[in-house]
Amino acid sequence: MGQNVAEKLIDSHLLEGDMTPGEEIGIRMDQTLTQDATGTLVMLELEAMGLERVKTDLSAQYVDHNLIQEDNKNPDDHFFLQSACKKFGAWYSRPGNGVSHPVHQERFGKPGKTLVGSDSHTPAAGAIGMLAIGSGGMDVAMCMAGEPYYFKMPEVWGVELTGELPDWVSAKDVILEMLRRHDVDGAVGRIIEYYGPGLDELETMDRHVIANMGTELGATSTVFPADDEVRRFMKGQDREEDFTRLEADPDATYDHHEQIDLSELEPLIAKPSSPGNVVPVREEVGRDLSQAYIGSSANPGYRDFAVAAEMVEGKQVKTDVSFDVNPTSRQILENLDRDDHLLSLIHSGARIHQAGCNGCIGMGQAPATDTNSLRTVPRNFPDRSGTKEDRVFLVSPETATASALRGEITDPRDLDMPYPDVSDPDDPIVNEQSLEAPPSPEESRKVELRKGPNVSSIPHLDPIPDHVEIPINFKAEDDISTDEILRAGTDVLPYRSNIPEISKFSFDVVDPNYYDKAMDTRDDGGHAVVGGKNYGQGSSREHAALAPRYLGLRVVVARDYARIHWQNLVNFGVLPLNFIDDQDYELFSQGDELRIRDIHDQVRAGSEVEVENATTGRTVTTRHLLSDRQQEVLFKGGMINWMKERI
Ligand code: MIC
Repeated sequence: MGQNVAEKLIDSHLLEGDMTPGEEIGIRMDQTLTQDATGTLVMLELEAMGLERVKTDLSAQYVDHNLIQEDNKNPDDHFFLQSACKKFGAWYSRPGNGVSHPVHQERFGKPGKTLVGSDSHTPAAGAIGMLAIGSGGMDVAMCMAGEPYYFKMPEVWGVELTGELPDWVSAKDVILEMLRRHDVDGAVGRIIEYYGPGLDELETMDRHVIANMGTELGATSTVFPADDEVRRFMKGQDREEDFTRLEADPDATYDHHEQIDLSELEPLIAKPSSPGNVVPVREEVGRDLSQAYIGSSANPGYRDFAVAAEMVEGKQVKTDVSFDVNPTSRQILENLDRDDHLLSLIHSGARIHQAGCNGCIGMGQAPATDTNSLRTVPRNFPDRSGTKEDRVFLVSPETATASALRGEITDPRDLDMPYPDVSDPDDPIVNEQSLEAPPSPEESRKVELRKGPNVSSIPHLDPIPDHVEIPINFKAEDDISTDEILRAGTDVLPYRSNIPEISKFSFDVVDPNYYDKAMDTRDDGGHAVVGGKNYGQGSSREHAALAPRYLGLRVVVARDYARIHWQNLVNFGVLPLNFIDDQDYELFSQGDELRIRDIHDQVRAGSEVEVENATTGRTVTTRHLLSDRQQEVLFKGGMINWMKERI
């Protein structure tokens, strides 16, 4: 029987297990990607493991998150990362080069290859026919050290695209339609694979938009075929030699089917504060707004900015609207300048920022209180922008720009202008000078890590005891995100290389007392957390597991988990349990004592674990989903301890 693209990519890299959905497999990762807000911990993990040099085809470290230099912390981390790249043999992308995902696609991505990245939006590289998966930094460090990447074999969800995109409707509206239909956990346990005649409507960077935000449906990854359009893109990047055609076999099948007739789409908008809260723009028109923001890894392409530039050419955006333009790569900025699009944007009243993630993760550009902010970013979890009770709407560049011109939420189809006919240039300026290649192994051996005062070592973590009787420090609602467990923002993100400091912000969005309560019990057995559905959705930040673990978190019992966060909990020795009976969630309250006996025997004997509420006397049966390998990691106290014994 024929294979689809996802199956071909996995099959060609399979090292352990068999491709049965739900079973754990191990695959070879050809490339790794780290960004600076997760990469500092990765480099500390490599140092802790005693790794001499990365064992991948290519590892690249980007500086795109911690760009605001209000004191020494971020610039110190930039130099730390640069020294680590020299020492471990990775490429270094300096601050200002842009967001990891578009830059990696421009300079390093290759069809048919695999990529794991310490950023949840790594699947964007699926746009060029890669299998690209976001993961916690520990998993990325393991792959940099030559270990297989382990994950549960996903089901493959075939999405057939037909028809043609109407004017004013673009790639963002396609992925917003998927979110409208299936919400933020609709693709958990699946790889989404797009195919069909509608692909001709999508340039490679348009596919990047869709692949990037497959993450917001909980997808393990998203893939597109490597076809003539991908060849065109790579030729434009002076890398046609890296192109390999990769398409599904004619008799390929899928585990799930979806069909989107592009002709039926209209401009869509995700309302606060979930990417799944999607309605047609026409239902929201007329609302005022204080900000229209274009850019981020979720609309990074030249076209995304050029269409905005042509919409505002010779016009002025409303003065009470902050029109924030966030370039996504140095190359794209250079090409927008070459083609006079930058001039149009500047002259219209836009605020041009440096190439990077910036406002997407609350690193600047926070909206004013009680105002609406329309953004082309991938997610709008509560308070993520940096403003308490923010109201961030997710939209296409067309909708954001139309709203900036009118000063209110506007359906771009209502503008009295022709739809700009812009596309990705076949002959872009290519700039690879700003990427620093790794030195020779001989040179690397001479390099010392350059650590500023804010770079702390990885804390030692002891294994979970065989018996716990601990307080439930916090009980989370459904869909709690990593931005609520451990937020980003200008006051927190610079502490990503300093676990003791960053742990002080744990859960502070939803429980300002979490830290103090945790510190009260940290040396007396620790604590537990109870969660709802989709616990830990969103980001790859392993800090959202490590910081609470540092404060004494031992056990999480939830209805179910977001894939990446579940793995991060295991990697740092926290036991993740699932309620079997959904109603059992109601039997545990914040402040109750949670008791589990004979943990090692229970976990090893099967998948069921008895959990008692020592306060009420009720006992429930929960389930763990740990493979034998993951059980060993857990009982060693986490992946670093486990790996140290192997190196
Ligand atoms: C995000 O978009 O939430 C981030 C910031 O890129 C995170 C990584 C991080 O927290 O550093 C992600 O998506 O993985």
